[in-house]
Amino acid sequence: MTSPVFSVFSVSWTLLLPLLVESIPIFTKTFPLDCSDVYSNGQTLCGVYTIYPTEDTPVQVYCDMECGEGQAKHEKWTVFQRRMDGSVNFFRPWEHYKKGFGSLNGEYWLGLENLHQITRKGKYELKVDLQDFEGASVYAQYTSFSVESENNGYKLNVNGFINGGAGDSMVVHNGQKFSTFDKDQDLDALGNCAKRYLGAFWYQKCHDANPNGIYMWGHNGTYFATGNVWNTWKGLDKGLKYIAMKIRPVAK
Ligand SMILES: [Ca+2]
Repeated sequence: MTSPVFSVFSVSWTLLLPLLVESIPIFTKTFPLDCSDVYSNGQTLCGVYTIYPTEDTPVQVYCDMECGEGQAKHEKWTVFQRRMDGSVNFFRPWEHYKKGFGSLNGEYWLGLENLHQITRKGKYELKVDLQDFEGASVYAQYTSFSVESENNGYKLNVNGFINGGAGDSMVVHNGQKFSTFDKDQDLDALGNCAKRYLGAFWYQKCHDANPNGIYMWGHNGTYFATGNVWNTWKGLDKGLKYIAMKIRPVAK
């Protein structure tokens, strides 16, 4: 049983705390968890910022927010994967995908542990932006996205598809663990999807999307499904010019 004194104390704090937060304009989150927090702290422009997936791990990330004229406002996306020019090698071992790599203003991967630490703290949505070499742009959006712990193989949960023209190439990856060429957690009992398709992803057996595959500068019929492809838009042998995968909280 809760004592009456404790109840009164709890109620008063419950009422008081939101008022304090609202009434002090300089209140900011010392440790922004993601780009949505960065935005709330008053930094609203696109660019590289520091976030804290845990309070003792500052991590640099590219925030896709207000990028200039004609751009949508209040986007607040935390970019965790981006391909744009083939300048970074994405065929990397487990430790690299766990911790993250690349160039924050260019191509990079934020890291599975960071993704887990961020998405375990709230409900997140996913958006995937895609462009081909002919200038077309589409997207795929998912109302629910999370990555489980390393002990659970950084298993992917992605649901609630919204079609922005790209089609749903993630559905076969829902519920899968992450695999690299040196850590096979895919459902292909006989082979290693990461080795066969030269990427690293939540492979099933094996994929409909290979965003971390080889950057191919467009069509290449020689190397089937090894490129940075999105099957439901351009098929498995056409590498895309631009891919960005990004998340933001649904509600806080
Ligand atoms: Ca396998």
